[in-house]
Amino acid sequence: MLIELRVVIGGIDGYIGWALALHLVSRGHNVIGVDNFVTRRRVEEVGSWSATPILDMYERLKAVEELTGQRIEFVEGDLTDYAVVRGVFNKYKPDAFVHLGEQRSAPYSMIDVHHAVETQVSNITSSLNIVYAMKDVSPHTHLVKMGTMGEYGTPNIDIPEGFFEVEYNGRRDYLPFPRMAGSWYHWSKVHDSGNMMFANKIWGLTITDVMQGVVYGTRTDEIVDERLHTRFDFDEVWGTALNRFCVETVLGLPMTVYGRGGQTRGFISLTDSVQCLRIAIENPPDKSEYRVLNQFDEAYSVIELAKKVYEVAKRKGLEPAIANVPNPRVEAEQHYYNPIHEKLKRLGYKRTRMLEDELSIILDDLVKYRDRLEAKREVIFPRTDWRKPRNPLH
Ligand code: NAD
Ligand code: USQ
Repeated sequence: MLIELRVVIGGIDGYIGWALALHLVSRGHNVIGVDNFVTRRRVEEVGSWSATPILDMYERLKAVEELTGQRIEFVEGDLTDYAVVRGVFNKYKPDAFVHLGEQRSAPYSMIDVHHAVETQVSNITSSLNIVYAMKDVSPHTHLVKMGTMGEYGTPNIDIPEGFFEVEYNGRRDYLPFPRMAGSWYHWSKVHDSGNMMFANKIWGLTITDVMQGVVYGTRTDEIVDERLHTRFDFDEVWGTALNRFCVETVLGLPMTVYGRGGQTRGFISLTDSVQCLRIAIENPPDKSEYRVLNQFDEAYSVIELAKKVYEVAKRKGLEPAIANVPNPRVEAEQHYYNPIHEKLKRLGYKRTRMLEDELSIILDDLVKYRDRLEAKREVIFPRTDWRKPRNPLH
């Protein structure tokens, strides 16, 4: 039988946060969200907007109530402000706090020194505020902290779920797997993971650190009406690979495969991402455990993904094309990639979305918003270059 949990979602206004909120309330959980709408402002800063039109938070909450009869509570506030975070823990004493409220774009963090600093300061601060507030007023809360598969980088050996047995100079130990991130953003998540591990060690907090792959998709089972849409970013700073390829195809632009396209990453649909998070929330680790979950469905190279989009789009009568454009990032373009991802499956996770079906839905959804995409054509081609940060004094 399902036990109703009280769950706070930090970052409820975001791509994953909103979809997760809808999913959790549909399962009978009690959801409270916190957000300061900074992603909306940061996307505007780079001249873009969500492909799917999204309502403001108060209209969103009204729509949920009208369409489903479910209520979500909301607190407008900045997670980098300790008073806000402590206030939320003090008032709600949640069973779980899902921390999705961080700056989540790698290119945004690589724009210039200010964006790098903003990313690391705000991400590390919000996570520290959360563990301090848990220790002070709500030590029973299970923190589900969103990290990223990109923390591990692309080592030439298998990637375990957080820890591995290692033998060195004749001695053995069980240690955190080395992290070799590829942007200031990804490094902020590495620093967070170190801090989460330490907070667990000194205060015995219960923490799940989720190493999630790239998320794709416009829909979940609960997004059944335009008013319930979650955001969907596609510009060069905020859009992620597969989502961008679909937008480019709808606009008749070639898919921008960076460099040779052998970069391989774990991918997961939005529907399965929120399913995994729900499973992690409903199945907390042992009290005072620090648990790491690798969360993705399947690893694909970027070029493989472009070819999948090509096939599905062609069947729909679109005119897809693929271009290998100069890679603005510093990353391996051909490499070994084999991360283990078993723990969520052992907790009951089963993939529900096949890539080709999901691509078909994304393309159909995006065609409806072609005008919104057309209006932002100029922000699609990559400009943010890892090797050439902008001079903030200009
Ligand atoms: P998003 O930017 O759409 O959502 C993040 C939300 O958090 C936004 O609504 C934003 O306004 C809010 N937020 C950010 N900083 C805040 C602060 N200081 N105080 C209050 N609210 C704040 O991003 P997303 O794609 O939904 O990602 C959510 C999390 O998942 C992030 O931590 C991201 O790093 C991680 N992640 C995302 C992906 C992906 O492909 N989208 C993959 C792996 C991990
Ligand atoms: N890429 C292209 N063409 C594009 C966009 C990206 O070839 O138009 C390539 C990139 O060079 C990279 C790969 O696709 O090799 C993934 O890039 P991405 O922009 O889709 O994803 P990334 O920058 O890694 O960040 C996204 C989310 C981030 C999350 C991460 C999961 O924005 O929040 O943490 O995916 S992971 O990649 O597993 O670390």
